[in-house]
Amino acid sequence: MRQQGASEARESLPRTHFLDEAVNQEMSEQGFAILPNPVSAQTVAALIDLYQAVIAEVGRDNSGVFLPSMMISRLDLRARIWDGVRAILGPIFDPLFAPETTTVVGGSFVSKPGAQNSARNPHQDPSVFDETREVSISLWIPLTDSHSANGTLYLLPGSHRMRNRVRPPDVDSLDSEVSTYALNESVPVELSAGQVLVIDGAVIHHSPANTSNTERVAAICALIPPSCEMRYARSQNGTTEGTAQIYNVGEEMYRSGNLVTPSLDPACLVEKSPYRLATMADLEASLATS
Ligand SMILES: O=C(O)CCC(=O)C(=O)O
Repeated sequence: MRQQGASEARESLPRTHFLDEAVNQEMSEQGFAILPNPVSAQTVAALIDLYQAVIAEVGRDNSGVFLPSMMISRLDLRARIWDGVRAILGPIFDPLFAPETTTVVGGSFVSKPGAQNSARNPHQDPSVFDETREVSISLWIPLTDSHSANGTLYLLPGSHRMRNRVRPPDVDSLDSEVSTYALNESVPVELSAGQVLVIDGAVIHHSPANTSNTERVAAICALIPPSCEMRYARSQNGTTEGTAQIYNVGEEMYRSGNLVTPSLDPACLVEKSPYRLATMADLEASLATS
């Protein structure tokens, strides 16, 4: 009886569009999957070159905290990374999807220096697509081997089914109990440089501090699902619960726009939706459907 309910709950959720049905199945069940083939050493080298060229311009950050390149204030450099990642990874990943479904739209880097403050707490990614229609996925590709000691990713299998589909970027989407549960129960994904982890933006993930003395950098490849516009969910003045205003902003905002204090065109407002912190009840319901 429970099995039937579980599969019905899964079937009602959108699915990914990989040609490899095993990857779609794993994404549906776990909320993440490792692709069968890594990218080549030359591709890793090209991504490292792109990253180093930008670091040479902005200067090395010595704060010791986890740093996403999406937060670089030089918008021209953000655009250079976005376009550069697309140029390197588009030809590799576009053919992995059914025709006219998902395509590489751009990308960024995340840097985790070897420092005590470099942990990234459990979170879900902000919602940037209409997740009632399509799964929002990205690819995480470490440029060095990534393991527990240098702060690899940990993910909580099945947590992508919580259905809290509106997640403004400036507000946590998880209450403290869920966050603590995720810290204790998530599974580490250890990867060699160039291996490719597909992540559903709704799956809970985190990374502990990098306790090695070498920076751990990963490329993030952003993908756009079929017939979806990129969105921005504006919170209600940063409160943890409220009604979000959702704008169709298009790719340009994520490529080179101000993501901290965006100016949003009222004509692009497409939806108003409630949002709140996900609770253990939400998580238990989501895990029960696995
Ligand atoms: O690279 C990491 O350690 C975390 C990346 C991540 O969770 C994110 O960018 O959302």
